[in-house]
Amino acid sequence: MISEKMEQAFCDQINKEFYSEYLYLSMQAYFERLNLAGFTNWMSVQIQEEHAHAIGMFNYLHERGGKVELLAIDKPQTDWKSPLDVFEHVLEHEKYVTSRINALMDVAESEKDRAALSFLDWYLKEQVEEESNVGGVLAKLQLIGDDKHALLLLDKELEARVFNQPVIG
Ligand code: OFO
Repeated sequence: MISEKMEQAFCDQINKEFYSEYLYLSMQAYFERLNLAGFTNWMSVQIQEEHAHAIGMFNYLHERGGKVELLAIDKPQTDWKSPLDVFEHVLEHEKYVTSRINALMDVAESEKDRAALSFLDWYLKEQVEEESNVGGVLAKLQLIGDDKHALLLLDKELEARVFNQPVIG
């Protein structure tokens, strides 16, 4: 049985993962408006990943005999100045999520919940990957600057991203 403190911390993180999904859906809508199909695709894959992260914790909490309480999801930002502005926001958000996973692991440590720590290890590795992927796109956007032709080439490249259902835990 999972402790109440751990249960609450998981519910809070489930909410953060759903918020990430919501934020990236809003970013997808922004890219749809710009007719950038590759960036739109990149976001749609990201949305599926965030959904999988939330459901992974949702399932885990049930597996541990916990109660899932779904919290209200905040309204995400709607507009950005440019694709570069979007990806700066994504990186900042992912760093924040990494800090929340670390905080969740701190709770697991204080609760002496080794099972939760081992489960959360996957999320920590995933955050390293997420920050690196986002950082890669951001670096290209910084190089591109105001070059519209280069932006369209990057858009084409991002069309190739596909979603692979992760095996969590
Ligand atoms: Fe769930 O990793 Fe991004 O936020």
